[in-house]
Amino acid sequence: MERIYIGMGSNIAAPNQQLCNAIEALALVPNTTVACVSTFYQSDSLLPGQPRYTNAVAAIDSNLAPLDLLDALQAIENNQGRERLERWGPRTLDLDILLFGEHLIDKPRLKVPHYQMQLRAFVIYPLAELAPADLQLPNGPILRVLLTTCPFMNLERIRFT
Ligand code: PH2
Ligand code: MG
Ligand code: MG
Repeated sequence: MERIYIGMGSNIAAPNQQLCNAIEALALVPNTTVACVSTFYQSDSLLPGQPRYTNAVAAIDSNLAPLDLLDALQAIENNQGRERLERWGPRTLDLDILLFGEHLIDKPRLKVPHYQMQLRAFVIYPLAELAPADLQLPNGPILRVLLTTCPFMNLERIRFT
């Protein structure tokens, strides 16, 4: 059983609802339980000219192998209308494996920790709600330090229920 952190994002087709639906879908993945979910945050897209994103992080516990979990996450993205037209296009749902226990994974389909997560406030802030502050990424950085070094990105914490 591994503790895995999943980054969730959406910037089209009712982003808050997309994330809620994704949490329900994560709870149905075999051999997997959802331990907790961060609050939701809004921020501008890293790519200018796109709608704002809603992001959150989920902590899950799973017995699945990394690539099996990736398959399950991509199936959820597809079920929620994800179209893979361009690499950084707007998306109904993006589910990224941020951390997988303490594993470093470097496969063509899957790199963990997730690419540039330490620079992304929309990942680091919600992750810090769920993970211990002394959590160390397997590639070196400590979460507590990242909270002070990552650009803030005008993140807005949102409440919508
Ligand atoms: N994801 C991207 C590109 N830009 N910007 C924000 N604010 N949030 C995201 O999740 C995001 C992004 C590609 O995955
Ligand atoms: Mg992403
Ligand atoms: Mg992705």
